[in-house]
Amino acid sequence: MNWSYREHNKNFLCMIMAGGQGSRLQPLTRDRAKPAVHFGGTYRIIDFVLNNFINSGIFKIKVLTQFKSDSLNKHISAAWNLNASLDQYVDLVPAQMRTGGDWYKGTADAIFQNINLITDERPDIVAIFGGDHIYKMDVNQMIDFHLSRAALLTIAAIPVPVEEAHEFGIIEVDQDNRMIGFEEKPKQPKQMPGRPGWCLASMGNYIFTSKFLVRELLKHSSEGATDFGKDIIPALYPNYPVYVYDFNTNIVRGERAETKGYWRDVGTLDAFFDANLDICSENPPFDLYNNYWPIRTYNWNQPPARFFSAGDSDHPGAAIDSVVSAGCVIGGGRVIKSVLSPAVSIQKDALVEESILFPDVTIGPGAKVRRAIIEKGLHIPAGFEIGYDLERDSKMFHVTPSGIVVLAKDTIIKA
Ligand code: ADQ
Ligand code: ADP
Repeated sequence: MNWSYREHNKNFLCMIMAGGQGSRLQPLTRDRAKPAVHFGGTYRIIDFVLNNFINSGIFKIKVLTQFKSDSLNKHISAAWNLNASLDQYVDLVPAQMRTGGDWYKGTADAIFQNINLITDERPDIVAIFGGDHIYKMDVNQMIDFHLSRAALLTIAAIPVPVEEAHEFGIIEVDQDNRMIGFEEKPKQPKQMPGRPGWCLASMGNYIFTSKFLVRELLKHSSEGATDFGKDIIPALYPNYPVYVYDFNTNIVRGERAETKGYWRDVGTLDAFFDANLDICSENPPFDLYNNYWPIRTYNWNQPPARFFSAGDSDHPGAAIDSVVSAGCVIGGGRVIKSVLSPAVSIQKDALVEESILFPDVTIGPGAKVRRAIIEKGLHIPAGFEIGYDLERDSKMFHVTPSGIVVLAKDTIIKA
């Protein structure tokens, strides 16, 4: 593996914010933090940002957890054991209440409460990134930009449609990409000059010059600041060189041109569903198969996926335009445009279309599932239909405004 090329020679510490509640992803976040939600068959959402750092040759990573962290802890411990004797680590940092009796009150407070991690490590640069987005980024290119502008803070940004802009921090920049305006989740977002219908959104990824971060966090936290978006960024950009890194200029080695600029905030069930299906297309806009940018995760240690005809060679088990993980058994059923996590079983004459199945799901003989997300370990009984009668489904399951049926953990369907 060749790590991405680094022009600078700086020490880093990377802090990943993985403690958000992810309430809009309910019921998938009922028992686990959003970064721990299963994605793309074998992965968890947090794997993508971790791979961004590892593939950029940055190995000192702290993952700050808070809400419902057990599943995330298990995943990080099982999948992300780096080499501690080479000073390479992915460390879990739970809320420790070092600064008082409170849990993290927000993203900036989470860093403030762990400021000793920074002062102990004494890095030149601290990267603070969100733990819940699907994208690839060569972080070195953002750091090079930060250093080239002599910035004290650099924020990664991407254009988003104006209809979605109220969910993000919206940025204004000058000719040199210096920040000249910022509003967190504005009701009336400012559009990009020369690009009507689009706003420049913060991706929630920050590169700080370390000493500046420590000094400003101490100062603003003592004045009650708790969030980067709400409190810290608005206080910093008018007074200090805060720059904005254009994510669309980031080039990941070995990527097809069509995948450039892919970034998804899978904050809602619909966005989560769409991003999963993105990996099923013939030329996926998000490519898991670039050998120059391996996406590592937990090794499930399952046998290969298996397809067979269940005694009816006219209706063999098949999957089309789909992602099928290890341990899946497709015995005479059909799978179309779907994502199957490890150890899913599709039984005779079952039909699964445009659906995301979490690990260990069983679809019984003749059952039909359309436009659904099915939680880990659920069993859909023989002949049962999901996604065909949304009025009925909405009485039993969660149905999103766009008609995706979501089956929560422990749902029991009586045949
Ligand atoms: P949001 O994602 O709405 O906006 P927030 O809920 O603060 O902001 O979450 C940011 C990240 O921090 C997430 O990865 C979340 O899991 C994590 N997080 C939240 N609270 C935490 C806590 N108490 N402890 C640890 N981790 C926590 C932010 C920015 C916007 C930007 C969007 C991009 O504020 O300006 O546009 O991210 O998605
Ligand atoms: P996953 O690995 O799919 O994220 P887990 O099965 O590890 O999910 O569950 C996530 C968390 O929820 C774990 O802490 C687990 O102990 C807890 N959990 C799972 N099922 C239940 C349940 N029925 N009631 C309460 N907690 C549960």
